[in-house]
Amino acid sequence: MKLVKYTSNKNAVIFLRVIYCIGLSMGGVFQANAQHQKENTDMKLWYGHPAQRWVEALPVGNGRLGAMIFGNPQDEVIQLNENTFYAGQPYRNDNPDALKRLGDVRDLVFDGKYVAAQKMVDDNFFRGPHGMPYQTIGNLRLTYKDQTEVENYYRELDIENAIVSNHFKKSGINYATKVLSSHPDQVIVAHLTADQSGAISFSASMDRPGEFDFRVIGNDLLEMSGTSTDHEGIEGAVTFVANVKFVPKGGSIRADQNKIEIANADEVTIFISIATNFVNYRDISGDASSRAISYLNKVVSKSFEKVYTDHVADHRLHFDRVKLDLGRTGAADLPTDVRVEQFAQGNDPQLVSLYFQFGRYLLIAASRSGGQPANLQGIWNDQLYPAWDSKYTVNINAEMNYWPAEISNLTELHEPFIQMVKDLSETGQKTAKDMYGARGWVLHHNTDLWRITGPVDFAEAGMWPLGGAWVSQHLFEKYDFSGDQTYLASVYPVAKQAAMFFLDYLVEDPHTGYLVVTPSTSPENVPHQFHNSAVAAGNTMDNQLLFDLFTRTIEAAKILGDQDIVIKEMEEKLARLPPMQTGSWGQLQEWQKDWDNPKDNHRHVSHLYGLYPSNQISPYRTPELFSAAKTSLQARGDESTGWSMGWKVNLWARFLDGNHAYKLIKDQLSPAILPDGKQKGGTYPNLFDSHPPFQIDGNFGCTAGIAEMLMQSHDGAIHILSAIPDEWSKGSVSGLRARGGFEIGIEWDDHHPKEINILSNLGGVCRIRSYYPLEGEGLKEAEGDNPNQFYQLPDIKKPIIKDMDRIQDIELRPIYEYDIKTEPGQNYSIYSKK
Ligand code: FUC
Repeated sequence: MKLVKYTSNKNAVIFLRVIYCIGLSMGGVFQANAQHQKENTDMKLWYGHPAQRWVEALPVGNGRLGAMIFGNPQDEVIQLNENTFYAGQPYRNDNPDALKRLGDVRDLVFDGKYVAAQKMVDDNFFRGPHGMPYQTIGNLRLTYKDQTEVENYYRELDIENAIVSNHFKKSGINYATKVLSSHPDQVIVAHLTADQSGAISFSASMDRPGEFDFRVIGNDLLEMSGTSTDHEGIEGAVTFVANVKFVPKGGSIRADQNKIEIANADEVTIFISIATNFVNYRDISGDASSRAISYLNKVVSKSFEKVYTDHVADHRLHFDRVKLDLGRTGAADLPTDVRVEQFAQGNDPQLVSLYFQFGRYLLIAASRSGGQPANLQGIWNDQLYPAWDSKYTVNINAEMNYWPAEISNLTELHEPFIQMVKDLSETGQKTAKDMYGARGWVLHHNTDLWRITGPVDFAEAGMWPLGGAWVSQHLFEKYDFSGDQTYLASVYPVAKQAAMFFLDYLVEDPHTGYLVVTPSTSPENVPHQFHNSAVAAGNTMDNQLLFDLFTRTIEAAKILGDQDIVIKEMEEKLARLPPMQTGSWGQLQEWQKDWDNPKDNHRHVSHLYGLYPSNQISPYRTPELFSAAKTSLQARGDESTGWSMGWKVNLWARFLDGNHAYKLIKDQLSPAILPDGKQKGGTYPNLFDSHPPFQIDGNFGCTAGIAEMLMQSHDGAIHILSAIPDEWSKGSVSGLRARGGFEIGIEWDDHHPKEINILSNLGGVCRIRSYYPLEGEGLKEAEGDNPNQFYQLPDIKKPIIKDMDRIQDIELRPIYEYDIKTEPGQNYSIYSKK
């Protein structure tokens, strides 16, 4: 496509002087006097001091192998992960006792005995185990011989080239280190250089928090190996082998029992290869050792330069697809940690572009085809028992990780998540049958490497059998952006089986006559004003999820010519789902009953799923629901856990309120670590999102939200500059993907679109919505509904508006809509009307 013009970074060279002191714990008092010269830091996270804690270290990843680099010039730490290293081994966690009690639980719910119903679920539906933790591999430690203080310290993560580097001066010698995780070569590689020959001397060893074996092989190879831990009665059986090979130039290398010593080398290349015995969720018969060695043998004769070139080419193939410029101020010249500290009070639009691109960087580094989807921490974790096991929570978090995948032009990185859905459709069949006597497959609110589908934790969180309904939306979303019918046919049976579970699980509510999901919960929220139970019937999010799942499956059946009688059953049951309702204070009801508390600031906003990521609520089609949803979100407030704020950025973008969306970005980009050491939702110095603790979902949620502020394509048209805040008066973006196979570039000035570029991959009518009049060849004012099949609007049930007087007025800006007929492979440019 034709690229929009890009404002150049005129501020190419800057000088900084930063003095830092860090404690004795890191090998002597370290003083960095960083006076250095850097070029083009706009796509870099950079710092004038080494990382003192893990959330200051910088991440690299190749989808499978992750590393966090501290950049310590005396005692370097490279913390390592491999994304199939989980506790336990293949297992299940269904409790067939549920089936005997299901009818009783439903009776209790319909009798209004919610607490008793929840207790019965707690006593009969759970069995444990509750998921296996994702575990760290451990650390590679480099202890430098010269332990003296350093000057001119600088370290960075260059997200454009996916490499962490640092440089500093020690005893008059300039040293530099680079670390990357290569997807083409399947290894992590570090490269150490100095500006004087024979200057590099260090010893290298490895360790980890769990048990391990360690040996030195020959004089240049370290090997650490071990087995994942037992957990909740499941014996740990994932084995790993980590091999580290040292290739020095010049100097000497020698080994002793527990370390390798390199003396007086000119440069050193370190190849880190890690593998496990994991084959798939049913099979751990792989040979970790031969895998690790075979990756190593393939790469070890390659020069660092060649590894780097291949790595950069692979990374940029993904990264370069989207460019974003929101303007630049002097704040962009400050170190990244300082920028985070000052962001909310200052004016630093470039940090938003950096944060957006960092989200894309993280997805490229954490999710590659053929591998595991990004978990709660992506692939980065330094513990054996991380928070929530760092597994997959599917009542929001795991889906949020993939919200940027399509819109930010990284569709192939969506694949591991799609594959996980396919896996779950296999494991979830037994759970559906044994626990609920139902067809199809079911998933509750959590899963892990082993694709468990039974309920996890306890009823308040775990009695939510809608996991399959939510994860299956991604099957369709990927199709919406590509229009690839072969792909659709490959995932359709998975979605159909997900829907079939609910055909059997839905029951008639004796009070309302609707078909309701019972028992269920509105994720993790409890209507405490009424009772202390989360278990209820016909919760709003459940109805919205089933509306989407049934509607999309029925549509796909038509596209693919599936005549199965079960589709008819789906149509009938779809018509009997409860509609959305507004409640006594003009809010969108979270539950079938009007239980919402205007003082509730719970982090989950599940009933707003209908607004984002779904498209059931629209300012133009369902203004009352749109208003009610806004009332609900206003009551929930802004500040919350990291991911909750990330969701709210998307929601305020869908409310077409750029200023409020930007306010949420400010909340999210505020320091997670408070002066007293306590932590809150926000951003760590390394731009990792904080729940707290670190959860990567917030990074991805906010990344998607920034894209939604620039362009939306869910509501019958491509809405350009949909929610631009006052601060972003001028800018440009290119390479965003819209539904129906369009790729969009926009350049704007004084909030007006100047030029819009459209690349059409599939052809068809492209309908553009804008707050300003447009002109261009072939552009006509839009009439009637958009005929493009990817822009068909959901025909939701008429909502129940309890009290129209309570519905707050909404103000919408006037819009202009145009159609342009497109041909596959062609570019189109349109402009602001003169
Ligand atoms: C859900 C959320 C928590 C946390 C956990 C991983 O249970 O309610 O806030 O993010 O997932």
